[in-house]
Amino acid sequence: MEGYETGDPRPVLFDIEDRVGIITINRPRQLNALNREVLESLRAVLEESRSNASLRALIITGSGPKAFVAGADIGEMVAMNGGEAFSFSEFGQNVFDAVERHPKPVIAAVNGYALGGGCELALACDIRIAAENARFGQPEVGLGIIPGFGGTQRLSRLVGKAAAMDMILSARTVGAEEALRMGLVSRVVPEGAALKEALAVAAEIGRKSPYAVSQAKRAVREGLLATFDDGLGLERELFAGCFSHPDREEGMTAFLQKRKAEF
Ligand code: CO8
Repeated sequence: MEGYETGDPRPVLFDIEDRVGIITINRPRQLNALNREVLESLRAVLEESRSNASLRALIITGSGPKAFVAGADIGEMVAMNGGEAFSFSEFGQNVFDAVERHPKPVIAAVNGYALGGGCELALACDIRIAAENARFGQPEVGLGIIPGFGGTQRLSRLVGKAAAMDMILSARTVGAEEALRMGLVSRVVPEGAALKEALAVAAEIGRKSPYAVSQAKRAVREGLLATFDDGLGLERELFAGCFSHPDREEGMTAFLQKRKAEF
């Protein structure tokens, strides 16, 4: 499936397979570079999928064999003035926030280059799976700009200040194995297998309580933005909230009855 160019003219494709929404950034000839049209379409797909109760998880991937997303579209940015750059950055940040705050888990299946805005898109996802040919980087300083879609904030929170500074200030790219060592991705699979692995992870998540999964995502995400004590407070609240949801009764009863829970 991966590496397949559809010839479809839409900049973002949305397919549903076994209760998993697959979002494909689809500008393979430009290595899926993010222009305003792509970001608008991505925002629309994220919005549409929020209220689709049958979906258990989302996957974001790139079309073609070479790239997840090779960054924001440099051709579109070249003529921008400061005001336009501010609003483009704000717009992209909002779209990536919608990825991070999405009630369903979002998995990045990274096939090839994830550079600049592409790395930032992957960073906004909950789980990152890299193919062996994946390359991550924030090359912005080489273009005379800085990461503008959340990279300075998310990369440092994810891999720590030292590793983030190393990547952002030098603009060097890291391969899949190094990304795994630094905690930038959680799995590396053979070239061409990232989407398949993401589908397997999504299927695993899909067998669990959707309510509990969404609350666990919320607890981790919001807890990281809070103090440790406030994070524990949030955890207690969301933990207790599960006891008012039918999934908790089904999950525990199924365990005691030695059968698989049906959520
Ligand atoms: N923008 C526009 N076009 C791109 C981009 C991009 N980011 N990346 C690749 N392309 C295009 C190329 O121009 C080329 O088009 P054409 O065939 O018409 O010449 C086509 O895709 C194929 O690319 P290459 O021929 O360069 O392919 P290579 O295999 O030789 O190289 C690379 C692949 C190494 C990925 C190379 O394309 C590259 O370096 N791309 C740019 C990577 C980059 O610098 N990305 C960061 C962009 S800046 C950014 O993302 C900032 C985000 C925050 C924005 C805030 C808003 C203000």
